[in-house]
Amino acid sequence: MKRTALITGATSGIGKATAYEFAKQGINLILCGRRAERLQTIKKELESLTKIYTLSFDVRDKTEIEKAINSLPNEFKTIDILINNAGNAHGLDPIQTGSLDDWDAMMDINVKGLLYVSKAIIPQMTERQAGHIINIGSSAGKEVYPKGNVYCASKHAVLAITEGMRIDLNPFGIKVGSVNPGLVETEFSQVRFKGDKIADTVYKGFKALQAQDIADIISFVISRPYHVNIADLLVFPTAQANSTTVKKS
Ligand code: NDP
Ligand code: 8X3
Repeated sequence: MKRTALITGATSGIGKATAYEFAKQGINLILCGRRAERLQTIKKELESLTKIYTLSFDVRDKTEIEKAINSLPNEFKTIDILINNAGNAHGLDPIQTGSLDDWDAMMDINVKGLLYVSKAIIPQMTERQAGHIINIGSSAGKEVYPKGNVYCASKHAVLAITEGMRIDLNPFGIKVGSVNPGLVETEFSQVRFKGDKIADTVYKGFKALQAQDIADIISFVISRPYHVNIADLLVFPTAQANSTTVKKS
């Protein structure tokens, strides 16, 4: 029986690489993100491998999410796997000078957006007593680094929510886990630094994780037998020991 996965943040980085990996396995895909034209391009590239449906919404907008999920055609209505991946850091500033808009963006997207999407999908999973939810957290959810304050808080929240979901959804046989990467070379730093060229230096001097590395791990997580739930996975590039220790050449 073919499974269907919904991936948020599928237009770039980890979410996009995961879409390609899942497509290779013939998993039906609901790909989400705000940039509709990117979703269309990815759809065209993958539709020879599997069935693809795209939903363009901002995870901050709970009404839009509800509408989008309700609009799914019958063949995509049953969601077996939810990858809560959409998110970003906005800014890297000490708490005393941080921007309220950046803080709102991170809490609204990384935390509340994840909750809104989950809320729209969990009822069908509890009804069927089946499903697998993977939340993309971060090493920043396990430690706090200088100027990371609110981004780290948002990812600590993702971990707490993941644990809460796992407890509450346990009676329904639903798997819940998190994948928590360290430095991954995606558009993440371009977003964090708002196009400033400092973004180009973040992954210089060492081999960062690539989006494909995380997609491979997510693929492994969803391929385990039913009785195996990978609950919490932390992955660094070899050059990185923790958020502040990176061996550079
Ligand atoms: P990218 O910037 O490459 O991708 C982010 C994705 O999130 C995009 O597809 C973007 O789509 C989507 N997104 C962002 N804001 C919204 C929004 N408001 N509504 C809907 N979708 C949104 O970064 P990554 O692939 O690196 O990030 C993916 C996840 O991995 C994030 O949760 C991030 O925190 C986490 N992570 C990243 C690490 C890294 O070093 N790169 C390390 C640890 C965790 P669009 O703009 O089209 O809406
Ligand atoms: C992304 C990794 O170290 O920039 O979550 O916070 S880091």
